[in-house]
Amino acid sequence: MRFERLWRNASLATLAPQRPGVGWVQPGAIGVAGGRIAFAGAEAELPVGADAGEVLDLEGRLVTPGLIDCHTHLVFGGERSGEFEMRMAGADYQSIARAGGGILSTVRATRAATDEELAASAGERLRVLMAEGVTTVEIKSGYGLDLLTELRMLRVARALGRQHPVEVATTLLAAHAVPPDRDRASYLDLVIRKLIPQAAREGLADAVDGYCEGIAFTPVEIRAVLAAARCAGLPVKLHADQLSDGGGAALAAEFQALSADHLEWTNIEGVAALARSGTVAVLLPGAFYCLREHQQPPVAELRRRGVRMALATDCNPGTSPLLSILTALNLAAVQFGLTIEECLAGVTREAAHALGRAREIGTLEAGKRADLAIWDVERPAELVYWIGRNPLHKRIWRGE
Ligand code: DI6
Ligand code: FE
Repeated sequence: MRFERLWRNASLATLAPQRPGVGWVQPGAIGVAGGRIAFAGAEAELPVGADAGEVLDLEGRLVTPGLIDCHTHLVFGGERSGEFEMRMAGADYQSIARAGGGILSTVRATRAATDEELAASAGERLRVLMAEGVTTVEIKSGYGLDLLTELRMLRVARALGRQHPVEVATTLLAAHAVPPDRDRASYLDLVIRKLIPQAAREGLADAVDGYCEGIAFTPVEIRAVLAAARCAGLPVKLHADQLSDGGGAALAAEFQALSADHLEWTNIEGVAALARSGTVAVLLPGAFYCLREHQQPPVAELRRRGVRMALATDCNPGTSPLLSILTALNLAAVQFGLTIEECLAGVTREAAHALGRAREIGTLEAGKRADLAIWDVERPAELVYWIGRNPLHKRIWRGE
């Protein structure tokens, strides 16, 4: 066996499903060839006579799969610190939104921004995420709310993936809010008849998402959007039950969604539906924290039913201006009671499932893309425990 590069003397958290816990292997080795993992396992099991172009001694450092941020809104114009100030002074998120602030203020700023400006600000945010070991990031549209700007956001997101050593998954979130300049019915018509088919035809979106919420779209409206996505051959995701129980989880499950995200208000029937459809529950502790929510997602029930749980930053200018996936791990442990293993799996293996890419990424197993994060820590728990420390030693994308 010939490796282009071989890392030895590593502590591996492989997250491989056939290994228990975090898939711990120590001392471990990883060999890569052609941008893929050719070997990931115990040093003692390295094939006899294997040789490598380059051998690196990791001196016991922890290696995890490259981290996957499976829910972000990285592309947007402007920022919303003014709204944050208002909320800290007592205003609530939903009344700001109803008064034309919130998402709509970002829509105005996004429409006014050039492609170059959008790419520059999102690129800066992307590089911050990458500096903490992120090798795959999902990016949603949803701040254009017209044909031109929604497609523009997706193109900018795609271009970011070409310009950086990172994998970008794009999601069309045109059903994010009713635009200021159209009525609900005509906007939904545009989304269903034009936007979704065109985004699919041009290969701009890997999935379709919707905001099923009192301040956004009703389950009936979202059902039509998800049906249009299905017609266009695109998988779906859903912002579900964040601020109220709107039956979002069950709706996502009905469409075999890749993921249902937020889920603070999801009831036990909703969890059962997710379990039946194999939909991943994506928990977003940054939004929970910033909105000072009290309603906890039904973690115990998700666990009991064996629903996969992923975690993400939900980086967006309103409810989660969070650019640290490691902080999201800490928030999920402290606020939601996730275990260290669940936290790590949530930004690797389970996040890969939430993007429909589990065959390619998310674990350290032979055959998968060689996306790795090498850390200056001894124990996986340290990745969750610190707040504001970035112990990344090296980020490897496609073996480099
Ligand atoms: N994700 C979203 O899309 C909304 N909330 C969330 O957690 C709205 C984000 C925003 O206010 O811009
Ligand atoms: Fe979101």
